Amino acid sequence: MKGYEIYSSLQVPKNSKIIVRLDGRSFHSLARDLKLEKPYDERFYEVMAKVCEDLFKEFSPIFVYTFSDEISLLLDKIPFEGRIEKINSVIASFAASSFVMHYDTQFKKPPAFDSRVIPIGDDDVLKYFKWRQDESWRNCVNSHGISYLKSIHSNSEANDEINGMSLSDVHELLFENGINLNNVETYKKRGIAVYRKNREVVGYNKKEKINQTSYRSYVFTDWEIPIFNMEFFTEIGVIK
Ligand SMILES: Nc1nc2c(ncn2[C@@H]2O[C@H](COP(=O)(O)OP(=O)(O)OP(=O)(O)O)[C@@H](O)[C@H]2O)c(=O)[nH]1
Ligand SMILES: [Mg+2]
Repeated sequence: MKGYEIYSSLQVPKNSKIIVRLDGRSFHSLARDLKLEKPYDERFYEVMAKVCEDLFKEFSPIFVYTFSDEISLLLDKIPFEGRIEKINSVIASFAASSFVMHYDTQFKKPPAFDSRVIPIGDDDVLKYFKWRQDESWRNCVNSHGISYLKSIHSNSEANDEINGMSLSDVHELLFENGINLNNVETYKKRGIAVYRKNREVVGYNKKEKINQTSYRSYVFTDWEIPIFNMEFFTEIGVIK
């Protein structure tokens, strides 16, 4: 019977980096069930950040990025001998359990995440995360836009109107009506990242009788990330 498990040998190319991207399944309905605030629900974002921290501690990625209901993990040490079925199923189910553990609420349905594996070369890491961060910005503009339009029109009129508008049209409309996205919190525009940072530790060396400085790394959740650029990724050691 083992012979029927024909996909189990599918593996990530050796010595490569991968991105695992998770996305909440039908989180549109989950948002409705949990009565999440629109356009942004702070508690939901706090839980997603906690899920990222759990993923970071469990699977040792070098960088995790989240916005809305998606999470990207950049891994340089590939778990489960690179077996794609294992990577996708374990990481997605771990994320869903973590989500439920941190969300102190009664769910109508068990939340789930889908997962995909993307092999990536060093040259494309910045491009990938810029792509997702652009999507975060689009999401920020459009979700503020739709919330504003629904406050003055019926739901279907609001949906029709926003569908015919470009991103800059929506931005302009919001600005003209006193909603300046420059004043919106950074995480809503740019997302949240989790990565390792170094902390300076001063310890007393008894033998030498001197104070000595060393560095310890710790997991840092960054709610104030910049617009992604090469300097940021090299500074935090994600791109050499
Ligand atoms: N109200 C509210 N909803 C949110 C928030 N963040 C994410 N969402 C919801 O999550 C959805 C994420 O979009 P998608 O992943 O495209 O939609 P989905 O319903 O999850 O569908 P699939 O991913 O295809 O299963 C958004 O459409 C919102 O409905 C939030 O802060 N507040
Ligand atoms: Mg989704």
